[in-house]
Amino acid sequence: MVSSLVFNASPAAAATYEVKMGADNGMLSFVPSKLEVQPGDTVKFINNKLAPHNAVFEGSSDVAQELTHKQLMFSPGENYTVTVPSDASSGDYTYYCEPHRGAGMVGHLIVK
Ligand SMILES: [Cu+2]
Repeated sequence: MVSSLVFNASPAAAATYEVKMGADNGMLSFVPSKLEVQPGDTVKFINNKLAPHNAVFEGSSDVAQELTHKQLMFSPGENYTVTVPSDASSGDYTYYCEPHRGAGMVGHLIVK
């Protein structure tokens, strides 16, 4: 009985977000470049313009490694999904596209 009561008090459902890689207007950027998420949420990275792209998170933490997708995507519409680890501590997780880092293709996942 007690456990079912606890279960009913479950947290809000996890959300899914989308990040475009390469802006519609031809800018080398992630759109949105800043995204607020919570642990358990999923983020779908979608190849859009000016491929190839990938997303590498800075730092050597387990969370950064779990979120990183080093494999380059070449085809428009190609995509992958990552889940923000449930044990991710809050903070600004910065990531970049390896081929376009020098051009400023940098994004931020803000874990709340
Ligand atoms: Cu890129």
